Amino acid sequence: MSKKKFRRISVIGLGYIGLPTAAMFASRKIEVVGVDVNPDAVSTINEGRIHIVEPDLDMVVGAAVKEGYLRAVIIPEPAEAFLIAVPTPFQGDDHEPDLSYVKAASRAIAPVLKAGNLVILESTSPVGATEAMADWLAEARPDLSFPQQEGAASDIRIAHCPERVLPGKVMQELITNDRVIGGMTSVCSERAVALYRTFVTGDCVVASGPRVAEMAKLTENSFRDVNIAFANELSMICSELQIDVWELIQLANRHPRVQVLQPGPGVGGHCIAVDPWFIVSSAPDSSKLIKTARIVNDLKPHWVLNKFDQMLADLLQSEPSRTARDVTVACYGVAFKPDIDDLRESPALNIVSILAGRFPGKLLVVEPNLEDQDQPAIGHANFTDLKSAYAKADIHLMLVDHREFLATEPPAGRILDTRGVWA
Ligand code: SAJ
Repeated sequence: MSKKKFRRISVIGLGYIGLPTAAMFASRKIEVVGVDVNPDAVSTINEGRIHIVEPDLDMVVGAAVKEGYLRAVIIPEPAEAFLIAVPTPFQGDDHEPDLSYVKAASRAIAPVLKAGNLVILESTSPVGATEAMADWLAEARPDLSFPQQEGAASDIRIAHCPERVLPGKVMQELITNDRVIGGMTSVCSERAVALYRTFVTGDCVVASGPRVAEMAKLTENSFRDVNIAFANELSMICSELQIDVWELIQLANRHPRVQVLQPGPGVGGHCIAVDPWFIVSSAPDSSKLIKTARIVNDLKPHWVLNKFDQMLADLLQSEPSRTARDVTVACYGVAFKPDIDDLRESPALNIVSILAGRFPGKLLVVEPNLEDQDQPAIGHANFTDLKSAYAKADIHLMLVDHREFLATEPPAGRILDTRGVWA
C-alpha cells in the first residue's frame, strides 16, 4: 500500500461534486487548490461562501477557507494529485457524450504535471474516457511517461474513480459510500486508494481497470433509470385499466423479492437522465432495454400534460359557462426531486413552464424549497403558499413529493397527482 501522504491536492471543476470533494479533503487539513473557469464561483469560494445548494456544504467550505486549507483559482497550480470533476453532458439528438470539458481540464493541468503525480477522472464518463484523458495528457507532455506507455513504471498515475453521491446527501455519502477505484495499473489504483482513504470510511474497491469502473457507474444510474421507467410505465397502464398504481405497487412490494420504485412526472437531474445514453451510444445494438427506458421516462411529462388536458376538457364540459381562460391551476413542486431546490432537467419545471405559457396569470406554483422565486423559466406563473393555492385553484397538479406536502389533506377540486401524495 502506498504510504506517502498527500500534502497538496487540486480539484478541477468546483461544482456539485468537485466543491464538496475539495472541502472534504480540506476538512482533513490537507492543502486543496480548487480550480474553476467561472470567476464568480472562484471569488465566492474564496470569500468562504458557496454558489450551489447542498446541505452542510457552506459550513465545511467556510471553515476550510477560513483556516487556509482551501482556496480557489482559475489557472491550475502544481499539486501531488489532481481530481477532475467537470461536466460530461451529451450533445445532439444522438445523445453522443461530450468530453470537451474533460479535454479542456486535461490541457489545463498538463503544464503543471510532475513525475509522481496522480490524475483521477471523477466525472461520470463513457467507457474509454479515462484512456482518452491519458492520451491527451501524454500528447501535451511528451517529456513525462504515462501508464499506457510505461505501465507500472510510468511517471504519472491515472485512475477513474466515479462519484456516486446523492444530491442532498453529498456530505454524508462522500464519506460513507464505497468507492470504485479503476487505476490504469495496480500502482495507479494503490495511490488512488491512499488518496480516498483520507476521508472515505466505506470500502475502496479496486476494479481491474478504468473501463469497468466507468461502466460500473453508468450501470448504477441505468439500473435506476430502467426501474423508474418500469414504475412510470405501470402508472400509464394502471390509468388505462382504472387501477390505483400506488395501491398496486404497495401490494406487489409485499413480495420478498419485488421492490418496484415510484412513478412520477418523469426523470430529472443531470445524472440518471444522461448517463444511460453513454451506454447506448457505445453499444447501440445491444442496449435496447436501456434506450427504451430513457424514452419511456422522457415521454412521461408529455403523458402528464395529456392527462391534464383531459381533466381540463372534463371541467369545461361540466361547467359550460366557463372557458379555459378563467380556470386557475395550481402546481405543487418544481424541483427535480423531493426536498431540494435543484431545478436541473426537472420534469416538473418542464410541465410548469408549458402550463405557465398556456394559463398566463392563472398558474399558481407552490415550491417551499425555492428562495429565489424570480425564475425566468417559469415565466407568468405566480408563486404562492399552500393555503392560497388550495383556496383558488380549480385543478391541482402534484408534481414533487416534498415533505411539506406529504402531511396535507387533498384539496377540493380536480386533482392530478403524479406522485401519489394524496392517494
Ligand atoms: N425518481 C422517480 N422515482 C423513484 C426514484 C427517483 O421518479 O422511485 C426520479 C426523481 O424524482 C428524480 C430522478 O428520478 O427526478 C433522479 O433522482 P434520484 O434520487 O434517483 O437520483 P439523482 O439523480 O439525484 O442521483 C443519482 C444517484 N444514483 C443512483 O441512485 C443509482 C446518485 O447516487 C449518483 O451519484 C447521481 O445520480 C450521479 O451523480 O450520478
